[in-house]
Amino acid sequence: MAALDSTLASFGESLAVVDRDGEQSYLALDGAANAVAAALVRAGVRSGSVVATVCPAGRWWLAGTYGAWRAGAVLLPLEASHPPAELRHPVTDSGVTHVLCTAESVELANELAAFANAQIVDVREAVAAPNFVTLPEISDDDDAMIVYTSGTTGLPKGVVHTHRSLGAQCSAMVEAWDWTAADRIVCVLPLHHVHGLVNVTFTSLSVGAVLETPGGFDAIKTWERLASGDVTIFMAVPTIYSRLVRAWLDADEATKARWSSRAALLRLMVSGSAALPVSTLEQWREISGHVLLERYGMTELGMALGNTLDRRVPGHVGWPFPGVEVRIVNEDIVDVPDGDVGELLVRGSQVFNRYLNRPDATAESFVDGWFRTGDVAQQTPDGYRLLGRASVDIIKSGGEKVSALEIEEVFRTHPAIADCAVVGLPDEEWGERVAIAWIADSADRPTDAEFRAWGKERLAPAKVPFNYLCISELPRNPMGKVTKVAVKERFTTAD
Ligand code: MCA
Ligand code: AMP
Repeated sequence: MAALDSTLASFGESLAVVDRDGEQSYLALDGAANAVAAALVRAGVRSGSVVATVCPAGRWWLAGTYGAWRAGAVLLPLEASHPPAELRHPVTDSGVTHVLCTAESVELANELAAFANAQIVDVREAVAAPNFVTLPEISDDDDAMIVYTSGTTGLPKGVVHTHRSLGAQCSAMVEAWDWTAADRIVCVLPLHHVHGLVNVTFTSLSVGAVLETPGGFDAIKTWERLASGDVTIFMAVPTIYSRLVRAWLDADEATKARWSSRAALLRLMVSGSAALPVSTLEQWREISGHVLLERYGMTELGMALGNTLDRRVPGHVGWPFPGVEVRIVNEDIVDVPDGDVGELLVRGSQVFNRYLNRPDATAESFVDGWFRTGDVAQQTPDGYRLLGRASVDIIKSGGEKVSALEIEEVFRTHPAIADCAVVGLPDEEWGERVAIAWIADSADRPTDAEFRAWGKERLAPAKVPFNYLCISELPRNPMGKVTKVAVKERFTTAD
């Protein structure tokens, strides 16, 4: 059994997960995982097979995940609310052989299985009728998980993590944030990104803590859990904190007082995945008494930089996590003097193994064993600062990384659009909001709502533009390349 998975049974009867079905102990979760592993082996899973999951958050998702690992498989976590058109690429690119589901996601599972000629396995049925078999030996160097992430070119790339890199990510957070079995966390984040997967789910279960999985984010319900007195740690993206601030401002005085006084009892609140506006940090401090601990991470790395339990500097992302080394370099990959701005490079055992089926992209993203993040950073006496992405074509909306180029490719297939350019506009709630300038192919002028409905059938919600601006031509530089800065300006002047 690999590092991440080996401890479940050792926490015995203590509480592991609280989901919509109630409570489940570590021992029960361990047994369920063995039952799913056996079902997968019987269904033909072999070491290295790719097993996708569209199980709902909670015990079934966990039994499926740990079961897949015990069967020797590589997990592909997918977001069941995304349209099948968005999920087709990860399923076919990774060569999924089996799809884990429950009755509530069986229809989607069948649709995904058809893309790759895969089989579906119902986790609940596997747990209800266990039929144990001998399970394979798993090594820490085996592939454990593939998470798809948008880049500057083409379709999203599969980031492959081994059991070792995931284990190193969890251990670094346990050490940095003093995680123990006495902790309890509520997971409001989706389970197809490292933030919800590793920081919240795998790390809490690696120490024997309690994981609450309400199945998504709802501001009022989240406030009630934060005010419950049970929860000790909370982690979210800036957009979620901004939504919680809004819900608090809308509440009556008695509710405000109750939420604030009880939320102050948590021991740690963390923000990450996108820049935390200092205004949100200040509002949250006034409301909850907590100075949010901001950290910086990436799908390829897990957590690289973070403020610490003892020192939190607004507008800064802190210092390297245990086991992580960083450098800041110029365009020639030469270290810049302290305090100068440059690209952030990262090295350490938590770094991913490779981009799936993309040796070219993997080779390009490493230099002498250092991973090139594409993020622009600066070292200061108060910790590192993140100054944005090197590429304008990477947009962060609500903590989701999206590629302008990928969205353009899809919208160019819209019958009313001859050409288009996608940009990110600064936005208080979303960080950046996706906007598209388009050139009409005919007299047809769809409304924004029609464009959004069309986009949502083809793309994940975060990729569907909010703003649509019809223009006569796209601004280009003398080389003929669309100038994104000028496109952004068109939106400002159009207001
Ligand atoms: C939903 N919508 C969005 C987004 N999410 N639009 C832009 N960007 C988004 N991220 C759309 C919906 O389709 C809807 O469209 C409208 O916005 C309002 O939706 P609403 O129901 O209010 O939103 P929601 O479903 O509550 O989602 C908001 C959210 C979610 C909870 C902030 O986006 C979220 O969970 N974000 C976190 C993502 C995350 O975990 N990222 C970590 C990756 P309409 O009105 O037309 O119906 S980064 C990472 O993992 C690294 C390692 C790191 O550093 O952490
Ligand atoms: P993803 O590839 O979806 O994992 O997103 C990783 C990217 O999110 C990083 O490369 C950064 O650009 C951004 N990011 C994560 N945390 C922070 C943060 N605290 N401040 C600014 N940007 C962040």
